[in-house]
Amino acid sequence: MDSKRYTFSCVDAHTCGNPVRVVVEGAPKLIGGNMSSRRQHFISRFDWVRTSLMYEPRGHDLMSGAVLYPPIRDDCDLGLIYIETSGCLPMCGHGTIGTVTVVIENGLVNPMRDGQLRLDTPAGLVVAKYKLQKNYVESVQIENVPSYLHETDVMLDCPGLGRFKCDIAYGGNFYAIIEPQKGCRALNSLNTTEIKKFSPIVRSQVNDLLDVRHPLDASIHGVSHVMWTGDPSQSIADSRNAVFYGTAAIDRSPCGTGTAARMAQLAARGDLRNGDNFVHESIIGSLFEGKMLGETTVGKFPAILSAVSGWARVTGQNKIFVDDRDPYHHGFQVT
Ligand code: PYC
Repeated sequence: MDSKRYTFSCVDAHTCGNPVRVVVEGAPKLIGGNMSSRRQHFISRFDWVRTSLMYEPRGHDLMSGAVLYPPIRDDCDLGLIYIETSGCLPMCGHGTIGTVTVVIENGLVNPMRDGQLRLDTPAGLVVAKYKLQKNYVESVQIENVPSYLHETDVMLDCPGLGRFKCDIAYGGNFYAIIEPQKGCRALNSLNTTEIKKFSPIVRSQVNDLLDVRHPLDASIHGVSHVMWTGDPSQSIADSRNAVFYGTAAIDRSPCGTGTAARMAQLAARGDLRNGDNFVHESIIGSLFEGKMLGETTVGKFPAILSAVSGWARVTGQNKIFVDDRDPYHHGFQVT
């Protein structure tokens, strides 16, 4: 039988330390009337594209990225499908900041409005405003999909941590958010090995207890990411976080959809108000600046509109082959 080789042209970047692989050529053709149903088509037929480009040997535990598509909405400049070691996400904040940087610096999209890209994502419309310095994108602010607090005080019991509670919030993905509390070790007293050990336990306990679903799009369901919060190490930051995803990844950026989810949690309890800024610090000390822009609803839930700003830098171009003569053509993970 003849072997088959697929070629994907990618531009690699990182957003505040976390990788973003942008697939510029080689994307599979998707069907569906909106980006959410195209995401479902991608998941059912083309998950091998994700695993080949994200997993070893072409990627690694942290790898994350986006595939460029024409938009379906006629008010958008670009459509995106987000890929990551953890799955095909409805939305990714650091991935969007990286992708906007890549497409603008490489002239891959002609924006309808200067300084702005309107993005058709599976989670909904995301508006990205970018600042240019000469031919480089200096920073990107994304106005995210509505975010909300889904559940409070979910009680968990984890060997090595004890009994503790977490909240579930949505910012484009669902997050279990664990804050410092009496009787439970939190971010400032956990090392990265412990975060990687405890997070999958937290995630599976939450998903066993609750069937978390987005009220307006049931295809967005399940807690995929676990956020540990704690005191910042820099005086300009309001809080520090470590977001766990996939099987072994801790986000090196402050996590865009996680920052939106955290702002929704704080707003729901009155600790963040319209117009307030919220500076989030990552595990490596990089910063995202969040801002609450307004109030809305998501189904029956009070929700917020928010923006998250950060920067990305391009690291190179990558022509990737997926060749079925290679026994590892669809990638692998070591857990
Ligand atoms: O920035 O939204 C984000 C994100 C999701 C997973 C890793 N980063």
